[in-house]
Amino acid sequence: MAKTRSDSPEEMVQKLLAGDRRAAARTITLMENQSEKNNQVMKLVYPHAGKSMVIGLTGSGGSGKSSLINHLIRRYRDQGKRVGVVAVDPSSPFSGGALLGDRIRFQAHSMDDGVYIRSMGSRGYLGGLARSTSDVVRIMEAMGNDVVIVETLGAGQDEVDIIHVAQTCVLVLTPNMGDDIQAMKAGIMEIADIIVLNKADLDGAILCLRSLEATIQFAISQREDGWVSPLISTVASAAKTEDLQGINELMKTIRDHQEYLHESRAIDEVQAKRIEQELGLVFKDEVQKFIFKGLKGTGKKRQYIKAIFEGRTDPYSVVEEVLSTFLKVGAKVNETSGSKKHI
Ligand SMILES: Nc1nc2c(ncn2[C@@H]2O[C@H](COP(=O)(O)OP(=O)(O)O)[C@@H](O)[C@H]2O)c(=O)[nH]1
Ligand SMILES: [Mg+2]
Repeated sequence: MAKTRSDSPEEMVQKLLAGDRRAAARTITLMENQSEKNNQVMKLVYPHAGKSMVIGLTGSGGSGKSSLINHLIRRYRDQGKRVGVVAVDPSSPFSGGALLGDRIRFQAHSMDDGVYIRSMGSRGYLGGLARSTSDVVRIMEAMGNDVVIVETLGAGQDEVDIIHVAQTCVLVLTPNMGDDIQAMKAGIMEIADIIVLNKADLDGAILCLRSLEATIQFAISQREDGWVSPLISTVASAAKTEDLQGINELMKTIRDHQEYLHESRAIDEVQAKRIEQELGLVFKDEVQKFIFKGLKGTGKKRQYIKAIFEGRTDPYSVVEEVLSTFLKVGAKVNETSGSKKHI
């Protein structure tokens, strides 16, 4: 069988902008495979991104994020909106990692052209998961999705970084998990625009709501923007549809927060923060790539490792030394060649 010619970055992005889902899938895979073409593709994607509403849902595994997202997708589809979902969780039913029953609930969306779901799995990404997720969200924006929903586990720094791509951050907690304390530690409480107590059907939900109210008061007082994060209780999964709770309220609260962002112009700052983070992630990644490329074939990397191993130096001193050398050389290169896109 003849091997088909692989598309150029221009061709791929053109197809993706026209809504070609296979082109989108290929583009994202390219990124996951740490291809050299990645930056070229992202440069072409970027001018078309940034027009979507980006919502983040974060919380522990099993708190009900995917179940809530499932309802949100349906509601937004009913409004005729195109929806993209990025699930940064290998156990997500979106990635087929969950129980069969859960997987079936999500399958309806896979037949719908207006829904594009991508899970980020657990493989190692060059530049880290935060950068890859940020790039995938940009791709989903460029595809013309009105809403992009990001699901992440609310655990470590990587997740806090990821949630910064969202304009509206929803923290999902459950009764009897001690989540409130964990969330406070991770600093997620302060950045949560909406706090959801899911599984409100479980015992202890009312008690948990009370104790959460106090915690939220404190978190709100730490915020500078004046938004008072509402607390909503929900039931995202129940045997009977009429036992579901709080989904409409969650939809309305997301809309309220979006309206607040746009009316107060706080949206500009949210977008600027996202760009600042994006810039940081790309810098970190590219500087490392640049340095390692420069060291390649010189045998220096091995020497450094050996020296650190033998206790003659440490990673901090090595990085300092290498950076100062490279930045001097890099500055000279820039003086002569200049950049293609002037600011
Ligand atoms: N009792 C109860 N179970 C729920 C609720 N929401 C989700 N679940 C169940 O909790 C489990 C984990 O839900 P999932 O949405 O996959 O959580 P995620 O890991 O945060 O995405 C699933 O078995 C759901 O059916 C709820 O409101 N009440
Ligand atoms: Mg999930």
